[in-house]
Amino acid sequence: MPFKLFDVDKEIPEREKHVYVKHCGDSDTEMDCNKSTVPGCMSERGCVYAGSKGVITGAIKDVVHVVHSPVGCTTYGGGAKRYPSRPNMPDGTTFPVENFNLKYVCGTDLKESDVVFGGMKKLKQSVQEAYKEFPFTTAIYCHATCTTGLIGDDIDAVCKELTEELGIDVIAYNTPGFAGPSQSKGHHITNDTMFDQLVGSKEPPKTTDYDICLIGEYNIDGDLWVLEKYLNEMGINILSRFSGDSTHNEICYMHKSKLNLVRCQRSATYIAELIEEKYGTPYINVDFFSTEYCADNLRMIGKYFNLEEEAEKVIEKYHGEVKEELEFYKEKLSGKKVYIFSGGPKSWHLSIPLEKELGMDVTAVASQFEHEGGYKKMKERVKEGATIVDDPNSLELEEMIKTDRPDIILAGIKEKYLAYKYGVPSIMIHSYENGPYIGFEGFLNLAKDLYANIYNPIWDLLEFDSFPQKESAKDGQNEKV
Ligand code: CFM
Repeated sequence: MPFKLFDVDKEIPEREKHVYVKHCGDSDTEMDCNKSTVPGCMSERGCVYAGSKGVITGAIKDVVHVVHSPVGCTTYGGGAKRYPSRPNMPDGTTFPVENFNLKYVCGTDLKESDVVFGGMKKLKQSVQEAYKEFPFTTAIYCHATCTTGLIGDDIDAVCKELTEELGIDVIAYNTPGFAGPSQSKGHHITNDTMFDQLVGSKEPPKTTDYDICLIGEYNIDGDLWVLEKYLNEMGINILSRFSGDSTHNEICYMHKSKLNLVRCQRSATYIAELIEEKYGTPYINVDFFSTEYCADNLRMIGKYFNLEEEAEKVIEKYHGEVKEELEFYKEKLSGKKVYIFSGGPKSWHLSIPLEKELGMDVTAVASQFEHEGGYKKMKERVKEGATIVDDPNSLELEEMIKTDRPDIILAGIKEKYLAYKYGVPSIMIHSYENGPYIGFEGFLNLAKDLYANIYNPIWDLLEFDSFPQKESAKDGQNEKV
């Protein structure tokens, strides 16, 4: 039986097709995914606006955001994510901001009367004010949210008018939270908006024969800078970043690169495909999680540009720096049971590396919003008997912890403290603990965080068997939650 129903889902049979247990020979069985969350389930997903502002546009360093919403969405959009940037701009200037972990986010602070009478006037005023306050901004991005989507404010019209009035790009992102089942739809809308309105509209300050765009790399805890270092040492120039540590203009001249590398293949393949279709720039999917994938992919890029020797030098240098230490962590982490609960791609990127390079035992992977292709990869990459969960909820995770008892869970802030309550360590795979986690040194950082958390003496002070949750589960009380 490839599908299973958790005990907690006995009254929600629709969940069955979202929980798959790997079984030989049925890897083609289709899971239910990328669909609206089953009513009654406390989903861990983000909304469409989160996928747009939280993931893609929010990483760009020289723009001011105006969130068209009641103040809650604006607060959520402000500096909630760890994608740092540097003040350096591609034309040699410096962007004036004090803290590059934070970006400029304003909001329209919609009130009841705006909902009744419409909020377009307020949006216009807010953008004008934001520009007055931050005249150095390269562009202003306006975000629609559930409320503005529902009342039907035409933010495109307002942005068009303001682009002419202010003389800078004022871009509308039509991302009401309810426009799709998860943040994934927000990625898609944003890819399309950027392609339609920005790509091809400006020219880069200079070009080389080795220009690439790094697409779907958001510089989580410095990931992008690790790749930038490797690629620069090979002689490759990152012309545009989509969108970690990026500038608005870099997006506008993405059409000028020679090759596009797609790192996050869930959130950003759309724009790579559109660029290939219109401008003929090829793209390749890349994976730099772990030493093996990193080396393989640097070799592949080296081959494309005839920089094979340079690639080997980089691999030798940086792999050499971590090899020995990784052996120590492999010994310590061997046989430890691990879950990977990510948005999607990290659940298939990391399953083989954790097993092969660190000797761990991946018994479950989960994704908030993967589509069919991602689940196919997950199924191929986990071992027999591993559980794959789509759009998991906390009760399901509790049940998994109680029955399977993992040694550590790679997850987000929503799962972390739940895991702690069961005496299980959990590290942040979304925004990382002590990243970067990409590349050779990144994989070592991940191994160190896994080790430090599993071997933290605090867990020895806790007796899992005496946990009240476990007791109540035994006598059935927990089932009624
Ligand atoms: Fe791509 Fe991402 Fe991911 Fe993602 Fe995300 Fe993320 Fe993620 Mo959190 S863009 S799909 S929407 S790799 S924020 S940096 S970690 S869920 S697996």
